[in-house]
This record gives sequence, structure tokens and C-alpha cells, in this order.
Amino acid sequence: MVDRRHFIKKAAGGLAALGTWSLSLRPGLAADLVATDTEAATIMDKLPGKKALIKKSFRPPNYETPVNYFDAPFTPNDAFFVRYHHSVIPEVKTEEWRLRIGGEGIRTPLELTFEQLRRDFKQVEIAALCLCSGNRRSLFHVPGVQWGSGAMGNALWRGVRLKDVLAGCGIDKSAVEVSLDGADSAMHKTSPDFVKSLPLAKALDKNTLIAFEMNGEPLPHWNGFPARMIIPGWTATYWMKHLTAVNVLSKPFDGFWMKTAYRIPKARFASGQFNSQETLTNMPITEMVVNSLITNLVDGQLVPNAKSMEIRGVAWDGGEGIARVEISTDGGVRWHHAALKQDYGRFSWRQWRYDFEPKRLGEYRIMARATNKSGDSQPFKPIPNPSGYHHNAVQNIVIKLT
Ligand SMILES: Nc1nc2c(c(=O)[nH]1)N[C@H]1C(S)=C(S)[C@@H](COP(=O)(O)O)O[C@H]1N2
Ligand SMILES: [Mo]
Repeated sequence: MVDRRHFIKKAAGGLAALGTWSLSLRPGLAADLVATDTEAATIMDKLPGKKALIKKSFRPPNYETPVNYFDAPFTPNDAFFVRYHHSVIPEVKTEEWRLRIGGEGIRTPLELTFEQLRRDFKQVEIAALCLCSGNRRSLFHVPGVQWGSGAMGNALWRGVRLKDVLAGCGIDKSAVEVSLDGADSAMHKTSPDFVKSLPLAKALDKNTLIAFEMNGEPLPHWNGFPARMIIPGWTATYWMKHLTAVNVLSKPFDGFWMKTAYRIPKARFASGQFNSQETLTNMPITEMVVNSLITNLVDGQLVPNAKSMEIRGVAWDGGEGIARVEISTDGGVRWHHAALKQDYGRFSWRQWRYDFEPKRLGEYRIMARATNKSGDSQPFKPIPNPSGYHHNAVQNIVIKLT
């Protein structure tokens, strides 16, 4: 049973997510609230140039997108989530920006201006979901940013292929990984700089881009202006923002953000390898796992005059593509096929819809379950892992028709 207080609280949360009210608190106070009260604290706040988003922390800036924005094929730039590990985030000027390509695995180092990056390589566009590894971590009850469902966004990215940029530099036979660094840095010198690396093959994949546009506009500052990495299918930890350095390495990169953070137990998830970084027991996170989200209803929502209604949402995976989405309105007893909407390519999320014709008023337990083209489906319980990554358990919400 869901009690009335639960309904009121959740409904209020849902409304707040739709509106644009903002609660101004001293940053320190807000941080305390977030740290001690992760479930109830829905603090809406605006970063410059952004709509009100759900603030998880101000320093570094971690803001998630209210779920109602996901009820559209593409996530607006000014509502796109923001995730940083460090707090020193320079406002990069395009005239001053340089991209340095180097490393021992390259024969001729290269330095590019923004102008050269845009002019000297073929531009391509790709629809791809940017999903934080820790999205929905709050449902795991483990330490880390207590994300709800909004640390993700789908966008149309325009840029150039990393492989085209590297081609002119001559890649040595010894190359194993490609490291990526951005312009942001840590406040305290003892914190390790945020640097990631990719297996050489993934770096050279035709879909791996250095992007400078998002949904037809320059990247917003908070999403990596002037250029960021797009690694379609892989979780967003590799999607380096404010990209400044690409190094081709002949040894596995051994920085903190590869060796220690963003790792998962081996063989526990249906995602791919990262051979040069694996130990006997664990490995870096790689592809997204199959998942879905209901986008027009929240847990506890009251639905008035509900004779027939639509249940809508999105589904995604690591690039195989979505085969089907099934909906249950009776807590998992019977399942019905949802209709899949337009296909924007295998790295985009896929919108779906289901027409629900309820026979009575009252409470309904709604579930959505996606299956991809390899036959992987969402589990009913989250797959445990120490850092709370890859939460893809079937959603289970109660709505009340009145
Ligand atoms: N320079 C830089 N790039 C970064 C990060 C960062 O902290 N600094 N965080 C990564 C992580 S973990 C995520 S989830 C995405 C978030 O992208 P967004 O802020 O554009 O939504 O950026 C990635 N790229
Ligand atoms: Mo992330």
C-alpha cells in the first residue's frame, strides 16, 4: 500500500520538477543538505545559461535533468545534465583553445586550433545518449553522487572523427591506448587530474568523435565548450569535456580515474572488454547495459479523468539497438508490447509508447522492461557492484487514477 503522505510528497516533487522555481541557499548549506538528506532534497537551481536543474552539489557542479525533459527525442542543451569531478572549470575561449595530439605511440605530434579542427576534417553527425555510469546510484545505497534518474541526455552531436585527426600523426605499432584530458582541474593539488583512456580500437572506431556542436548549437560551457569527446555506446565517463590533450600510449594508462575509479566486477554485466586495463577480478566500465525509463509518469502520481492514457518512455543499450519494450500495469503479472517510435540510430535512445485503457480507478503498479537485439533484458533487481554503476533494474512505480 502507498499512503497518502507518500502521494503528496512525490506529487510535489513531480511538480517542482516541471516548474522553474529555484531555492537559493548558501552553497555550503546546500551541500550539507545534499550530503545528509539524499532522498528528500530536491533542490532546483540554475547554473548560468541553464534551466533550473536538480542540484546534487555546487562544487564541483553536479546537476541532473528533471525526468519530464526526457519525454522528447532530444534533450534541450539548456536542460542537459552537468557532471564534474573537479571545481576549477575555465571558460575556454575558442581563439586560445589548442588541441595537442602526442604520446610515445605517435610519430608526429600535432597541435590544432579550433578553426583547423572544424576546417581540416570531414564533419559527421550522430545521435547518441550520454549516460553517467552512476545514474540512479541513489537506488543502490552506496557512496558517491546520489543521482536520481536524470544523469543522462540524448543529443545530436556534430564533430570530426578522432581516427581522422590521428591518421595524420602516424600511429606506432606499439600503441595500446589513447588518453584524453580536459581543461578543468582540481582545487587541491593532491587530487588526481581527471584523465581517461580508451582502448586503441575504440579510439579509432568511426563513431568516436571530437564534437563541437550539440543539437545544432555550439556546446554549452557546462557540457564541454568548445570541444568534447563522444564515445557512442560507452558510459559518459569517457566523454571528455573541454578536450585539450589526446595522447597515444604504448602502455596502459595508470591514472587514478582508470586504475581505481569507474571499475566494475568482471563478468557481471553484459558489456564488452577492456583488455589492457583488466585485473583478475575487475575492469573499467565500458558499454551501457540495456535499460529504460518511464518519462510521463512518476512514482506516486495522481492521474485525474483517466479513461485512457498513454504510458511513454525511452529505452537504450550500448549500441546493439532496442528490440522490444514490454509494459505491465499489474505489477508484473501480464506484459504488453509498447510501440517503438522513430529510430535515430543504434546509439540514440528509442522512445516508446503504450495505450493503457484502465477498467477501474485506483492504484496501478506500472513496470517497463526493455530487451536489446542481442536478447539482453533488464533484471528485476539491480546488479550489485561497489560503486553503484549500471543501475538497470526494471522500474516499478505506482500511479493512482482518480
Ligand atoms: N573535462 C571533464 N570531462 C568529463 C568529466 C569531468 O569531470 N571533466 N566527467 C565525465 C563524466 S563522469 C560524465 S557523466 C560526463 C557528463 O557530461 P555532461 O556534464 O556534459 O552531462 O562528462 C564526462 N567528461
Ligand atoms: Mo559520470
